[in-house]
Amino acid sequence: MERRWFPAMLVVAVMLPAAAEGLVRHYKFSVVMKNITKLCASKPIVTVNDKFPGPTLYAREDDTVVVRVVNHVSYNVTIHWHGVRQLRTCWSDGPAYITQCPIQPGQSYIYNFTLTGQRGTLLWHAHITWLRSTVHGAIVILPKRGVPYPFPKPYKEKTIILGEWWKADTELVLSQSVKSGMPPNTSDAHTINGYPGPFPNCSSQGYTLHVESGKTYLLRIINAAVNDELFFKIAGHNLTVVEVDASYTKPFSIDTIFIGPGQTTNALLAADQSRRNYIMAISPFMDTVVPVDNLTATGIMQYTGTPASAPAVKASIPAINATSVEFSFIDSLRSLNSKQYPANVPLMVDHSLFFTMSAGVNPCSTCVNGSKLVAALNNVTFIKGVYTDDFPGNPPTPFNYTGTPPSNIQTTNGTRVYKLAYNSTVQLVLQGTSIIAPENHPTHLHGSNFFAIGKGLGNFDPNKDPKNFNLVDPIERNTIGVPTGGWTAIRFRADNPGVWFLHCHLEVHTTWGLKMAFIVEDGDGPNQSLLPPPADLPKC
Ligand SMILES: [Cu+2]
Repeated sequence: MERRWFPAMLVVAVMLPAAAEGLVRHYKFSVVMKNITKLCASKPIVTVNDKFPGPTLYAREDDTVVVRVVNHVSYNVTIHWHGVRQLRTCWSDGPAYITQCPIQPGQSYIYNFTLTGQRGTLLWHAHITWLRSTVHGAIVILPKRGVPYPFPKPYKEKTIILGEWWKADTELVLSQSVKSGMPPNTSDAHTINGYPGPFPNCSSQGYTLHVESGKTYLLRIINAAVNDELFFKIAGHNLTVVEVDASYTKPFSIDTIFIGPGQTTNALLAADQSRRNYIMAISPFMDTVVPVDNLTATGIMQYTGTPASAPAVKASIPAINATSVEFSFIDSLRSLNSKQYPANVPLMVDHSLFFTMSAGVNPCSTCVNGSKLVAALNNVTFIKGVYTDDFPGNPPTPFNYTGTPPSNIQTTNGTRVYKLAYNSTVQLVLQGTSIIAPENHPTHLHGSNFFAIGKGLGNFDPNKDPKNFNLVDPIERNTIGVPTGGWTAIRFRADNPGVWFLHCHLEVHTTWGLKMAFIVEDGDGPNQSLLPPPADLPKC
């Protein structure tokens, strides 16, 4: 699709953002190295503005956000605004080599996008190699001025960013893994707002959430971990979930939140227990045989008037393989689906797609075993190249996906995308497989939210399972876990022209090629085409 941009069209493009009713908010992100000590060891890390986690980006619905990113480090950098729809502005989306070439050392790029029809918590993170391990932060989108939350106004709001920490340089962890063809080392700790809490052989500080008795707090919880899905809980307190991935939910009360990398959860916390200290804990979820960092990170919820040194009420940590705890959270999620915030689930489907998600092993003459681990959607391992628009809508060879794995587990390499006409509707069944090991894949779609209309264990049954789809109030989000040895069905409307990445948000699987892209074509209407690329779009 070749297109030329004439000066007149550029004028139109410049005029458009001004038509939005919100404010323009300017931010500067300086990407710089910083020495950090954690787990009683120091290392230089890549940060934004010297901060870990990075700065919080605040805006309101309909505001335009302009972020000038200046790269002062020796790595190529991009920033992704995870969950921001980027209507007509895929140039500001950020995944390296999908919508932009990286910002090279010494260079800069201005991300410019409008937060149309979105409010809630999202995150930003680097979207190249494994830099997002330390380059991430919160995006807080408040409702339009004068528009209340659809839940009681909290006394205060607190952002809680969950992360994963390696003592080693994560770029080295990545490059050693790619070179050897073996799995990367698991992390050494999990972190809450950057703090791992008490750690074996290191009396490390934990995060403290100060609360006043009788008040209610809104926690904006973000999983910015690289490879780990997490449970979050606070001893002695239930949480009332009101939003996920910047979409309001029907409120529900639960004692443990399940949150995958790239996901966000807003929950109300009522400080209604006796004035003491309570443990806040994050622990990994892994219900298969894959090795994982199994350390719990803890912080403290401290009531005003309680000494910091007072013993804390302990939290009961879910078992690492507690699938039932995962499901009781996921199965409680429903869209608010109110008059003001309707769930516009596509009821007709133009493209019915079925993607298998699998690991695999491909030959590699320079690797340790002469082979390397890879991953694929419909047996296509996504690699860098010139794209073709022939990504298969179904597995090339159907098999018993969750049964005994096939003996040939080699994948094909490709840079294949799937083309969608403007405003077409998509149903996508993501099917886990048992190849090497069945595994949970938190899968992220750029450029659109989707509705999670169904999930199940085993193989998706196209005759039986659609009868149980929820087309009334399914949860709307941008990242969804595909259960271990099971499937998830999503629907979305392709109303955002551009190139949109779909990938597993476990960085290890993205590295291995568990990714593809949709190309949504321009529509015919006046606001239905991709805006021209900005003049400072980085070159490769
Ligand atoms: Cu995955």
